[in-house]
Amino acid sequence: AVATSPPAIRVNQLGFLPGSAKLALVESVDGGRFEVLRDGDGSVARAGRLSPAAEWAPAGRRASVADLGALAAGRYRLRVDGVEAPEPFAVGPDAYAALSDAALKGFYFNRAGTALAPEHAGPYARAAGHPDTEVEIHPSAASPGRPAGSTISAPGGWYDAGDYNKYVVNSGITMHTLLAAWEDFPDFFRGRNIGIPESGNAVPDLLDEAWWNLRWILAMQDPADGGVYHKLTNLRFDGAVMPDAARERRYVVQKGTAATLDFAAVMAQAARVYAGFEPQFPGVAARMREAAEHAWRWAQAHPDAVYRQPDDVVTGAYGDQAFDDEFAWAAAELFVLTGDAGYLRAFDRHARDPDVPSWASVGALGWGALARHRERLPDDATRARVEAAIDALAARLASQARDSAWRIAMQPEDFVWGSSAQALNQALMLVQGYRLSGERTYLDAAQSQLDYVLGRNPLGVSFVTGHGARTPMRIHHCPSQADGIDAPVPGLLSGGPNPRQQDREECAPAGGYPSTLPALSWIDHDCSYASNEIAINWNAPLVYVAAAIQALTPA
Ligand code: 9MR
Repeated sequence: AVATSPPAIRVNQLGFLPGSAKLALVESVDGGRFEVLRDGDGSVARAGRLSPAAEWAPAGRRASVADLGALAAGRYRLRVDGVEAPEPFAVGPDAYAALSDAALKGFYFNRAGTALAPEHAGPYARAAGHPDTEVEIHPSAASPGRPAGSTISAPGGWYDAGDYNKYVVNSGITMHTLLAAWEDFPDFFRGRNIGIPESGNAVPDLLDEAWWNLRWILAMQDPADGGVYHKLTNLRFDGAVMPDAARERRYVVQKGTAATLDFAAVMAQAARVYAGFEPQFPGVAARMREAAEHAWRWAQAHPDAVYRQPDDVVTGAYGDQAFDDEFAWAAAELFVLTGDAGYLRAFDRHARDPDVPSWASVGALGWGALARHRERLPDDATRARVEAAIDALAARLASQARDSAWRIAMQPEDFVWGSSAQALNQALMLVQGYRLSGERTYLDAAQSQLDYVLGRNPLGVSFVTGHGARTPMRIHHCPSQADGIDAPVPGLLSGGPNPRQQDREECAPAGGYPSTLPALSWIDHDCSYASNEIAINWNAPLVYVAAAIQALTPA
């Protein structure tokens, strides 16, 4: 082994479950031997050979794999070529439970319109901001019953991201992912206590937290026609101030097809979920079902109402031009809820083969809903078709991972704005495939994606604030920037490397990005909204995947 610089050893900084596939990655070596030492007495628990180094295009560098094999619970340290990894890693039965809790708690920290109390938020306690009880109808949203300048009340919900606005489209995939986590892993979530005001009531914390945003989303529908406003927003972004110091006027802006169909899909799914908690949420499931069907009818009448950002509005656009995927998703959720075959026909008209989901591409969520509730499907042929579609995607992702030097499915083009979530949404689809087929390579590939997010990457950073040995300290997140506390709000996922670097100018004074390569285009600075912001649609798959791997990995 010819080392040009000391081997850089990258490992999941939260460690592993005893039954996890356990890989470490090493740069600056080519093959050679590795040893896993017991932390403490330094005795050798395992030894093995690194794989020959292979090129990985996203980082433009070569890397070798150490397959750590079976390890009993304990703490270990990896040694390669006489060089020890900077920190130990743990193997234990609860490796990812606290991570899933923290990622869910991240939503609580982003609650709008409420104070966070010290007993729930600790040092991150803060005053309420953005009451949103008098929100102006923007001219783009005017209707006969709600003329421009009149006001509605749409309080609560979560701030979208580092900014303080609330966007229906991005809440769509977010709510789906959280509710799917409940549907897929109820035993995991039933017992969790994440320390929110509702903890200890008869409802799982996951569903209490989800309700905080669902209640807001319900208020974004115009009851007169069923259409849904695209977003609730300032005209311009607030600065990096605490919520109570942000006083700009708030508006709801233009109804659109994407927002309305995302609303329909989420409300149909939520109606199903909250029907199981009728005593705690009386009448809510029925109200959600009606709201979902009303939204669906609006979308039938307005099938291409593209969101066009008004000239006076400069906040997040979440603009989308193509709605077949939203139609397919909403149709699937409404079919599962109602059993009405017309919705299944609509799904068939609009659906394309599933792909890794994102806020703008939600077709896979519809396939997932049908797979999850395949007993509702009319016949075995339909069931087989749904299973095969998801399996094909999982198989493709698993083979991409197998063929990559870093053993992950991420291709250069996957390093988008929010690449950490792209990695986790790949994992989410691998988990869906595993749930259907029991194919262990899918679960191992999902583990590998989580490993990437938690530090097994060329930057050697765990992208979740407060969780890992080296984590983001200067995320783009108004409260974290303004609260006077060094450590950012914990449990939040940094967007991750994004080679388009749309914030290059803003980040020049901070020294700029270290590299233009896809997997290295990240800067731990609050200048970087394009690589180091947080967002609800990124935290949601973290909740899901952490819980999934914790719940599914055989002991
Ligand atoms: O996640 C969004 C990404 O896909 C887009 O490319 C980007 C630019 O439009 O916007 C991202 O979403 C941001 C939103 O517009 C405003 N709130 C913060 C979001 C995360 O950066």
